[in-house]
Amino acid sequence: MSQTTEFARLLDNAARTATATRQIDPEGRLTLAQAYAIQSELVKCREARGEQRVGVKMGFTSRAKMVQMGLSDVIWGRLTAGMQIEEGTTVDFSRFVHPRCEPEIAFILKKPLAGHVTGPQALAAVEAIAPALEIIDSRYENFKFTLPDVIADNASSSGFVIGPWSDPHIDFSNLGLTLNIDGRVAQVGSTAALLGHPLRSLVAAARLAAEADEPLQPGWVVMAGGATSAEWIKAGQYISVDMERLGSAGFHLSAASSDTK
Ligand code: 0L1
Ligand code: MG
Repeated sequence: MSQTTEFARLLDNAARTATATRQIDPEGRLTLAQAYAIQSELVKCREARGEQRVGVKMGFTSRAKMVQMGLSDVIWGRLTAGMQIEEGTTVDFSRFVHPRCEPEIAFILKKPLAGHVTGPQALAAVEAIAPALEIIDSRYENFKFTLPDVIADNASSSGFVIGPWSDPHIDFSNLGLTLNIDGRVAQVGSTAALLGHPLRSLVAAARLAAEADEPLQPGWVVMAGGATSAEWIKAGQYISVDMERLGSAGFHLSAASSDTK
């Protein structure tokens, strides 16, 4: 078995069983290409179990996070149908290792999008935009990882929730938003935190997906990245985002025996 397959299976197993695992590259020796190859194989494991590919997520899209990680570019991960949590529903807490949640804006595409595109070209491919939440749940013990680790681990992505879709031809460059836990405001931010304008995240998604020979497809969702810091979330909580002009999205975490996690 190749090392790529070995690491992909390790991470897939950790995600499936919601069990933290050791880092695969604690010294950060793998190249980004090797890390993305592991991610690709990890997502193929999900597809082999019948999960459909439904889009991409962008990560480290705030300048602050990029600087913190010593990065000059954003990272990305792959979304599958099994990761989507219907708005307003309850998700079993035991499916996560140690989840955190961040507010985002999501795009849904009406046309393919690939390569080096301009902002207006990217916007022309967008069917609609929506407030959204991403659940990030690193499969590594203590949420500790190097850059290749986190890329291989599908950029920590574990779930996503999408609110009501709106016409993308409004100015969504600087929409105020809050991340709320049980109705209390936990984070305040703006869509401008995403590279200055969320459309830049979509432009980056088109470039990175094309480099991987996986052009963005009509019907795909692009999660544009966290607009605030992520918050730890616990069993029994209701987590929501309220976004100026676009509305709200939320989900419940079951208060299961997994309370002790
Ligand atoms: O910004 C992102 O969605 C990347 C998340 C990976 C880092 C983390 O798990 O905090
Ligand atoms: Mg995110």
